[in-house]
Amino acid sequence: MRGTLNMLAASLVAAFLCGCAGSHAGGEPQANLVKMTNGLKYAPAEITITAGQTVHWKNVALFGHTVTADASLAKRPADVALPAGAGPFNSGNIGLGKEFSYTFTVPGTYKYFCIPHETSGMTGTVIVNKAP
Ligand SMILES: [Cu+2]
Repeated sequence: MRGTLNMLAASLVAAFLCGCAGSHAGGEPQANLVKMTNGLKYAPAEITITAGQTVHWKNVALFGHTVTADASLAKRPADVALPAGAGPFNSGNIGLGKEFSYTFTVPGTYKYFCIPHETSGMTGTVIVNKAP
């Protein structure tokens, strides 16, 4: 009887920990978070922010990814778009579990890609609205 209760308690604790470790480990969910996945995707592929805000990319895959908005590094230059007045940027390789952050100051539409996975369709978009 006592063993059964202990088992039940253990499974409840496990379920709680499992649920908690999902979207909001460490409290609040992180704002403007894009995950880079094993499926060679940015999730979400498109994110909308306000000028002055920072986007955080987190690599949740088992291999490296990049966040690259530099047409000179693209196999298909059309995979990159930058608003007039915005400079190119490139995270370099982001390892397992690592993050990259970039603060967008110029409003407009940014298209970016992952250097190793560009031709697999790993591309994303950041839409930056003017600050009110
Ligand atoms: Cu990638």
